[in-house]
Amino acid sequence: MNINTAYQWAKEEYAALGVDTDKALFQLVKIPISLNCWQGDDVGGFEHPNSKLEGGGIQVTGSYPGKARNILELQQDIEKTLSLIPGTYRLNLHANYADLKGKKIDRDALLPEHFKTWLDWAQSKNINLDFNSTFFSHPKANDLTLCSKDKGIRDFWIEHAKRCREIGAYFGEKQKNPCIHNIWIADGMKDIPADRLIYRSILSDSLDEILKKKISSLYLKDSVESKVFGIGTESYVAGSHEFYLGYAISRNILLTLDLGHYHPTENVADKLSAIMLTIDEILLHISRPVRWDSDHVVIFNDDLRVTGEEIIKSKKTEKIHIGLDFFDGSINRIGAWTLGCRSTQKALLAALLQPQHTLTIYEDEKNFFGRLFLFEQMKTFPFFGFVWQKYCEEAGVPQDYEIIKYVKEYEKLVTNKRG
Ligand code: RNT
Ligand code: ZN
Repeated sequence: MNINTAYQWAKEEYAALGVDTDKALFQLVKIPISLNCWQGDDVGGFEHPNSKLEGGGIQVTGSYPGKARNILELQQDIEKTLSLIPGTYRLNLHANYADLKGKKIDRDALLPEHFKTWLDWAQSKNINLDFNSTFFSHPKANDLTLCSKDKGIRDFWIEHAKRCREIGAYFGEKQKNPCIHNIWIADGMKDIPADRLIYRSILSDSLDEILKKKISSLYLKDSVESKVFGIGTESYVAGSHEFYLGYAISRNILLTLDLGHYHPTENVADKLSAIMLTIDEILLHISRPVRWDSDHVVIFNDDLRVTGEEIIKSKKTEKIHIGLDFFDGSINRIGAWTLGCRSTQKALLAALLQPQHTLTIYEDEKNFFGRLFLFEQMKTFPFFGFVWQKYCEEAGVPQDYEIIKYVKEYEKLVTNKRG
């Protein structure tokens, strides 16, 4: 069936449920998703010729051929991905993706000029940038970083983060749109610490020092990301949820919620409405934990759907920033990016198409069966796909059924030729 005919039909069927599909599409295109640069090269970065993810309590598995080996290749892969996804995108960079031009420049000496290549490229593509300090894959990150009792180590990382804030502010000023700067550290202990408080109080002081310089929120917004545990930090993580929740509220900064950073039975989507009453802005790291913080590529599953619903229902889409955080080295990386981005968009679209008005009426009438049934009914509502197709068509990007072909074609022509 012709996409426009199908869409007209879908529009009528949704209208019967009190849902305006045109409005949903109009809203969806305005919600930016920040693409994680690190999906393209398994979090390796380009500081050294063969940089790879090391330590930091996170891990990438798989060695699918053709990963980006330098900035140009990564940009090429991002451009390809962008041609396969509808919607509005940002790019989330990590400090270890600096363009050092072969020079040895340590993390405590990074400058905005080391990211000019990225900014110029991003501006030419009309993409706004976000940023992350990088506290892993470094000889000084084998143990604690911002929590270290060793002043030399601590100061090194404080200086790194200060410089990253300057780089983020430089992006924000040039792109005339605030850059979100995220801080995540792996600091913790494999086994029971003698003292839990000491490291948290050092962390608090280190962060205060990093954030001492006031930078306009027109340019930069700082965010802190917690984690329940990491590899090698099973017994204690200094930057826990409670630590950062309190810290972010008291310092009036953003809080990052990563979908993989909580106990598997915790519902991250449910945390949003609880947190947004005391924290003005939130950064989400959209990820898919499979039994642990495995950073699998996100799919259109219940976790993602509910997260989308909570973002939309909050009516604060400008305050809840969406960043992707997955990296799977075992499958085609451009395909993985495309899949994760498209699924995230689908979750937002499904949320925008939810018959919220009727759900609320059922709830107020205490018709809880009706509420549950309607949720269930929408899962197989056959018209969702037509609206999604219309969205892709309007964005001028391929339909779902064409994606595999395009990804495979790029693999053959480009990534398979990489050494
Ligand atoms: C790690 C955190 C963090 C990283 C990125 C690369 O567990 O989720 O956000 O994934 O900074
Ligand atoms: Zn994360």
